[in-house]
Amino acid sequence: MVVTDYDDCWLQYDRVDDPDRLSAYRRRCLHAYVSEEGPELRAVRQELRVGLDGLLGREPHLWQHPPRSQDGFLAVGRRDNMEVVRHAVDAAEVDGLDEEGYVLRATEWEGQDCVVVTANTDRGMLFGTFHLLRLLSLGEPIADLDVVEEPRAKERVIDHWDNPFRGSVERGYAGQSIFDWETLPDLRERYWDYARLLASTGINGVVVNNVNTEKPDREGANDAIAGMEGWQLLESENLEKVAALATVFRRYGVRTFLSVNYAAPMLVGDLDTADPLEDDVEAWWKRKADELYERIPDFGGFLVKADSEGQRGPYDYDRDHAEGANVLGRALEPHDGRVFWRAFVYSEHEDRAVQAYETFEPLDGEFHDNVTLQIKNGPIDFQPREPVSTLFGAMPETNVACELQITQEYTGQGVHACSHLPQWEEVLEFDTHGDGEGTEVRDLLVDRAGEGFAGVANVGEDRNWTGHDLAQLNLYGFGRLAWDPTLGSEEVTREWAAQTFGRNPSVVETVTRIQEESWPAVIDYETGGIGLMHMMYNGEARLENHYDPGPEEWPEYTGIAEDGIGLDRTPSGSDYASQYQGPWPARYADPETCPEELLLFFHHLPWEHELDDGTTVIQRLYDNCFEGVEAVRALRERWSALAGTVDERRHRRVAERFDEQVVQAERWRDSLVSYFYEYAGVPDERGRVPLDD
Ligand code: GCW
Repeated sequence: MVVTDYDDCWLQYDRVDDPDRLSAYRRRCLHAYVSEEGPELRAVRQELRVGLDGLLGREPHLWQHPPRSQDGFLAVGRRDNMEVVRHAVDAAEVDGLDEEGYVLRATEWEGQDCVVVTANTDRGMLFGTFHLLRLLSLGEPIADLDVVEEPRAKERVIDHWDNPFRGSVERGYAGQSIFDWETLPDLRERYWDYARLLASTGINGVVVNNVNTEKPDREGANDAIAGMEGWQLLESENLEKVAALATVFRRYGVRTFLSVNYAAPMLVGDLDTADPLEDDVEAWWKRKADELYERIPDFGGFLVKADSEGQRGPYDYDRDHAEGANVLGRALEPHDGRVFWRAFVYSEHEDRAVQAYETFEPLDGEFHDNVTLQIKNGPIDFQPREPVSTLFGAMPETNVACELQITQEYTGQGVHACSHLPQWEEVLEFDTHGDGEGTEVRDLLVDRAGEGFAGVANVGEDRNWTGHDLAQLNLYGFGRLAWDPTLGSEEVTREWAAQTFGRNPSVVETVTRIQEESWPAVIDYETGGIGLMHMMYNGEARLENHYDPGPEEWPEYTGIAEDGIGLDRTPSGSDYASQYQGPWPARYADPETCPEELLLFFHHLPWEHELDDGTTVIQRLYDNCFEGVEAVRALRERWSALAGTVDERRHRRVAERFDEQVVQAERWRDSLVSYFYEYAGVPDERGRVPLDD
């Protein structure tokens, strides 16, 4: 086996089989006239070579001037240096685009059928080229092509929780880190492949190291994440390694960011404080920023986890989070850099859901312009399902980004199939009422510089990048939804399936259905489906698990008792519900109007409490746990029926995982229903619980 033979994921570029399509594509794309400009145009040429060769079955001719006497050609360049582009696209159209936008247009020029890709910037042309190749991969007609597009969200960043030097990945289920800090600045082939995958989805930023940048050695810390030394990347001697990676990402339009330790002035520098209001500290960050930009002129900026799970922060100096973040913002500002400051702060409050809002909402308007508050989608922690964080819609004077977890920490890790796209769609469509009715989460993340998305990566050394082949969708889908959060989960899944497994409509349909139905199944067997969460086993290594069932470890997350289950988050309890806006506080606070799927998140209810259809809480929990397992069995069957239509290697790998997922889902079901029964003492109406020994 060739070690460098990594999976192309959705960039398979399978030969177009429909003869009419193929000849229409060949007519316009076998000759490509690509302008000679910055590094991104090199990537464009490279991608056209690979992509068109695969799709058209012939290597394209690349030209530096307009090819003559051909049927037609593809032109990638700017108006000011390509006549065919001026012919096809008005100046005003391009001028109106942002720096990542582009135009794709079919045109007739001097008797030839052409397609042009143009933009204001080389990055725009790169994103446009990937868009065109996607259309060809999907078999879309291009004779009347006319696309004017720009990303809706400006910040589309992938966050690696990779631990430099050790090579491990926190919550990574696809092998070791792809970044080899020992050998950098030497570049691995794989870095280029990765940058290319990211750019093809529209991602434009990458944080290369874990937000946990040091081993926390204070109380509550744990050994499981010992040895993290990510803070060291800021040391001068390591910057050339970061700079080398940045050259790769730059060619693909992706800016490089670092997670930094709040106490860097002490750890990396030799100050005896990191107090953000001290002049020395301010000067230190400025010097460090200047040094960084001298080496990496397009450096993206910093990501910071502060005062959270043992990482240091401004609280160490009695400063608030805005004071904490702004000193970094001021240092990066002259260079157009950005600070992503995480809102994942908890621990003081008995109900951790309450804390982020209490901490950050009062600081609205206090953050520097180039600071973005990075908020996890829900108030707890990437659970299979959570309500949307109350901070969305509550911070109108602050740039916000939504942090999503692409890696499946709580949703079956590298083994279970779980597409997160339907979950993200649910989050993005939630109406926060922040600016009156119709303020969906996605409306809050678009149009403004500094707003957008951060996704925790699921990538590792595994040959297929993501461990589970079906988990490639979560990476692809993150990029696509960040680019345009109005795209639907199903639409993105379908296009992914066609690019990944070929255009056979029945394969696309089956794979799409499997992906779409995978998340509801996981919710059912891992939570019982009516608002419970966090019942995963943790064990000794507190932060290294979350896979097996372990409900007995977490009564505080489920409120389980003999009289019932759930947590009261209404005014009679922690009152988290009141942090919402518009109709939500009242709707969530009343069990009659609270959506059933979140019922036990907001309410502690008797086991025999009746739901809308007359079923009791305990019976619904049993039913859902059993249905979740049946659903996974059905997914396994559907996958198995694809044998012979999907390549054997991937088919077998996924089939093996489905076998294991069924076993694990049964464990989950058995563990949860027994646990519920132990407290409720109510047997299942259908005779399945108590379980036979
Ligand atoms: O979900 C928790 C994870 C930690 C993670 C933390 C965070 C990087 O279990 O592994 O640490 O969230 O988001 O900071």
